[in-house]
Amino acid sequence: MQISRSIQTSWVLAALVWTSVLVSAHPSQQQAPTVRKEWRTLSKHDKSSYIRAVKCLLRKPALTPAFNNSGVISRYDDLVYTHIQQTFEMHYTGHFLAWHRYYVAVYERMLRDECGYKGAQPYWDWTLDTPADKWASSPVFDPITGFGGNGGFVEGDTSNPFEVPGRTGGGCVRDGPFAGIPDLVHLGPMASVTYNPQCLKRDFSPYFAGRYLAMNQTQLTLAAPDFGSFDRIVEGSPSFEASGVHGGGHYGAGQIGDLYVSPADPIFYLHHANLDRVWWSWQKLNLDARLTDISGPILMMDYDNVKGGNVTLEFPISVGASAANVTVGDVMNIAGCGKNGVLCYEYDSVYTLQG
Ligand SMILES: [Cu+2]
Repeated sequence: MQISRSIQTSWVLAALVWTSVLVSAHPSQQQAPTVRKEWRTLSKHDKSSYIRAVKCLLRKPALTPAFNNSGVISRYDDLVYTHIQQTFEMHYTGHFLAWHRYYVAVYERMLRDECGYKGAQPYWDWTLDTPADKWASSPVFDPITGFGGNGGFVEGDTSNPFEVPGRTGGGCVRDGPFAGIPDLVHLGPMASVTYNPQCLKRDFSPYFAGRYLAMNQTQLTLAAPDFGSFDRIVEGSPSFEASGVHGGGHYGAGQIGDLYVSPADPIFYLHHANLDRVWWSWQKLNLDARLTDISGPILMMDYDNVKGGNVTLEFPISVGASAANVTVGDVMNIAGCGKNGVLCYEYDSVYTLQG
């Protein structure tokens, strides 16, 4: 497994003491919740404003303190770096969804406060881009009004167990706003944080997307009776044969299939906004109870609590230099708006449980 093969790296990562520079207050200082919408429903103007703001973060200098051969060049990299640093601390854990909820909210605030973006973080409802034969023509991948499409095909190795089934790309993206930039990505692959200029790569697997992102999988996820089982269905297991909606988006699209450096592709944030929307949809099915329902291991894959306990509402979340630390309890309510937590946004629509 990719996970166990890299588990030694995790202890190195865990040993790195992450000193967080608290630069600003919580991402919630608006009066009324902002409303997140699906990418394809944004006007042409709003789409280009969003992409312009992403490019602005790619140009702004990083806040993370410099280190030898640092690949943390831009404000955008600050968050990629944080994700790499904490990869083995917040995937396959009880705080996976809470951590990524806060992470996306901090990104959204950076776009707004530091790059003049006026809208909310858009989400990507990938159920609309299934079955598999619709995947590559998703409006999210549009070369003019989206993030560009697949990378060129690079021969793989089908005997490699880490090769994503049904992959069709693997090279640099060939069109769209992030194509033709040889040093768009500065970090990775995997846990490397030294300066390594690369193009943005994608490796679509329409098969994988169709298998794990269709509405039947979302319905299966929403039907979970409690948070612990809900989270495990979302995350799936680290096997291509037992993925969930989380892996479906990552491996369906490619570059974001690298567990560590996946936020290097700006579509990561649209994918995770929709995962957050799946969680919020599930919470709304029984909001009173589910605003406080949290469980799952503190330590990666420790579902039987052999090495540690379960996450609680007091569990801390850090996203490094980009924002103040919060707790899981602070982010349980997306529309807390300072009264019930630090977040202040809504979704224009949620998934409902059918039949
Ligand atoms: Cu992640």
